[in-house]
Amino acid sequence: MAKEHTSSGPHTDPAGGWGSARAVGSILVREHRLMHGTKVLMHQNKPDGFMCVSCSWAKPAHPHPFEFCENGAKATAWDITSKQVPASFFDSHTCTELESWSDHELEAIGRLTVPMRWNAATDKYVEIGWQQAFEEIGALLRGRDPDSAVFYTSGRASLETSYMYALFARMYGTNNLPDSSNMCHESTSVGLPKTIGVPVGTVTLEDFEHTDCMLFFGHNTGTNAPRMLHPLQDARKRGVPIVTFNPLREPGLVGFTNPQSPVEMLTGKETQISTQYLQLKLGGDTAALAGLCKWLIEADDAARLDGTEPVLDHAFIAEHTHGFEAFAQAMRQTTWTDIERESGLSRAQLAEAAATYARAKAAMLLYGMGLTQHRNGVQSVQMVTNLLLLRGNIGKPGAGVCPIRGHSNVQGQRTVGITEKPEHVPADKLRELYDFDPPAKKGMNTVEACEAILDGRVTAFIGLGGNFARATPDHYRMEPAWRRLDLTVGITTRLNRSHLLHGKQAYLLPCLSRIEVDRQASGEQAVSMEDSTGCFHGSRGIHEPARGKLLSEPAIVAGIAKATLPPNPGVDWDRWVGDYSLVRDAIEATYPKIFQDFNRRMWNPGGFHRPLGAAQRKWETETGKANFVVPETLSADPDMPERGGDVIRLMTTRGDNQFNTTVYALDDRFRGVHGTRKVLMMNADDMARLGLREGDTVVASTVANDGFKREVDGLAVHPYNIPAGCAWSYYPECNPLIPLWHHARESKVPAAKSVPITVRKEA
Ligand SMILES: Nc1nc2c(c(=O)[nH]1)N[C@H]1C(S)=C(S)[C@@H](COP(=O)(O)OP(=O)(O)OC[C@H]3O[C@@H](n4cnc5c(=O)[nH]c(N)nc54)[C@H](O)[C@@H]3O)O[C@H]1N2
Ligand SMILES: Nc1nc2c(c(=O)[nH]1)N[C@H]1C(S)=C(S)[C@@H](COP(=O)(O)OP(=O)(O)OC[C@H]3O[C@@H](n4cnc5c(=O)[nH]c(N)nc54)[C@H](O)[C@@H]3O)O[C@H]1N2
Ligand SMILES: [Mo]
Repeated sequence: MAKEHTSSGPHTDPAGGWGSARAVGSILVREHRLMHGTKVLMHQNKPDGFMCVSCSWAKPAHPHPFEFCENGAKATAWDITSKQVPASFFDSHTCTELESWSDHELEAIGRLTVPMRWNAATDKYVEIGWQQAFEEIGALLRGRDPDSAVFYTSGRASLETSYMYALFARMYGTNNLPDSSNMCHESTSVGLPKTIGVPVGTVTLEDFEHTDCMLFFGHNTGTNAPRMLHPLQDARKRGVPIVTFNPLREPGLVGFTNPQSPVEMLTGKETQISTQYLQLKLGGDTAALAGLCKWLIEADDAARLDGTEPVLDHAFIAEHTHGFEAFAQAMRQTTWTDIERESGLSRAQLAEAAATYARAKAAMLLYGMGLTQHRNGVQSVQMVTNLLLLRGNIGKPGAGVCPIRGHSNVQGQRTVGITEKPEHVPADKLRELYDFDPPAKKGMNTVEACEAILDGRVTAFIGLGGNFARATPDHYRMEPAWRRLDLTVGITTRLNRSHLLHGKQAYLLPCLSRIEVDRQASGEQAVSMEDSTGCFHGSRGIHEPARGKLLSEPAIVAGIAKATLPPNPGVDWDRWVGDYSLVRDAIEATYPKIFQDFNRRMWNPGGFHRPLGAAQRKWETETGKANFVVPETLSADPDMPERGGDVIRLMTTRGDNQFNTTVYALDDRFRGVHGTRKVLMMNADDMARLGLREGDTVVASTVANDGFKREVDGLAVHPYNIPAGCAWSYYPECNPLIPLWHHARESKVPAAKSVPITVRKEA
């Protein structure tokens, strides 16, 4: 392995540009797919092609000739790689040995190609027939308390697979259907229904053409939704101001050179993205948003006295909202001293941002994990809608709330039944269609599933994609508990750490990627997904499948379901697998308002939108109006023990060369980190105060009075442009530091962006 080194000098290149073009080429070469891969990429995010497996950004009706980004190309190359793993690979590797491999090394062996079962005597995965695997898994599930099993879904699985999987779990008898959104935008799904009556964002791609102001909170767009830089660049060319709130100066939000524009590439001309960049403290968002609201409300008070034009949209507030007076009063009483202390921003900075927002006729607020993965994540999401409501910025062109979702179908899975909350399931419809009583008991979300694995209530875990054991908090505490499970099943494309932390009986079931051609009884199949803007699209695989014995995800789900459940004349699993359009008919029958004429409309260029009351100013809330919510506190983490001045707040975040726990390479080009991910980036003053020098190796320890020791060692410390008292490092390497109970209070999203740690030099 190359000598590990890191440099963290300031980044000078814009996002995109030649660096991006070079990176696309090099990953195709590494996966041995240069010529063919280039052809495949031409079909990415095209109306008749496949939906990118990377982020969930919207797919336009009129795509660019190359409708993919650097990171989408990496994700494609990772799936269509020529590196394919024969069963014999495992002859020479025990699970115990593989545990010492890095996340990157495990996945880099390539695509899994045969179903396997773990052999306890040899500690190796060994090939098994599909039918035998299904029957054994079915036998292990049958006769067990359904609530002792967990059916996890990572956000990549299609609407068709997700619908079948959720139906299977409910027919089996449980709502234990946690998914990756429990670690991600659940703060949105919990926060928005109370304020605006919908669980998802209201902004569509067209809104970007009509907006005249954008406020960005806690999203690293250049890395995590790079195609979104195109509408941002277009908006900037129209003179639209973009105000960014982020503790780090993320290059993608500073400037962008479009790698698909020859002129920009040749001239090196970059577009400035953010017109004001506010480096707030980690978790300072509620306070910053309170500052903006306070400024607007007080400017409006002053305007009333002076008889000048109002700053707030009083007609909208009167007709459409509830709770304004109490909210306005709370903001008037909140002091600038508190706002400045908690946000780390000055009153003048916030006033400038508020004035920009106040000048806009139509403004949108966009946000990512920097907002949701906090103890007060739900509250910050609701502060976003408070700010929008003050000026009627919901339900008109160019305005609205835009939570930028993670996985490519994470939003859609919730729409078709992947949820632990029975109140979100159309039980009557399921009863009518399939003649069974769906379970009424609330199931477990991600954190609750981890708690139940720890205390032995859960004994079987099925993972439809994902890397649950690595993506969740408290890694080291959880590790021994995984081994006590009776059964673990991984439906997967590649090997990852969750497959090594397995139960007493363990199965690995390799599936097709959706980039691959999926041939079933009625011919080649298509699948569908919902993007970040609530739009549904068809997706057709175009690449010849990896060699071996892979099955499609619907076929695997059906295989396990058939082996587990008694026959039900209402569900013909085999017919569904033979023709996915029948699954879409079933989805339409279950959710007729959303999926009307599904099989046809999924091929509309640009997809079709789900109906959203809030976008029409119809408020499906308890009050029948959009609700203002008074924040309980401005503090990022009111319950966390502080320990004098030496406690640092740590965010764990993604780098440029990863998709969640999938690490493509060890470089984070944009942030100037090379050859390693074991770094801790700190404010220079904090380093000086703690007696640390650049390059020192340190141990980070979590500050929590719960009797558990949580440490990650071997981190090289570097000075970085980040507010005092804050630090950052990589996810998933630092997941062992996050206590399981350290999650957003109402949504239980692990608070991965504010872990209180102390740092000491390694002896
Ligand atoms: N290439 C690629 N694309 C991806 C992914 C990937 O791993 N790789 N992952 C996908 C998934 S599942 C998701 S959820 C999304 C994640 O996309 P993001 O939401 O961008 O998630 P992170 O990479 O964790 O970055 C969080 C951003 O918030 C900032 N931040 C951290 N704490 C705070 C805070 O307290 N306040 C504010 N205002 N900002 C803060 C960080 O500096 C960083 O810029 O991306 C999706 N797309
Ligand atoms: N500390 C910290 N922890 C975090 C986060 C953070 O920011 N900080 N972010 C959280 C977020 S936002 C999320 S979404 C979760 C992510 O949690 P997960 O969704 O569970 O994890 P991923 O890393 O996306 O899963 C990658 C694995 O999915 C499998 N896979 C890939 N493609 C396919 C496919 O087509 N089909 C199937 N069946 N399997 C496939 C591969 O085996 C791959 O190893 O992590 C969360 N954890
Ligand atoms: Mo996510």
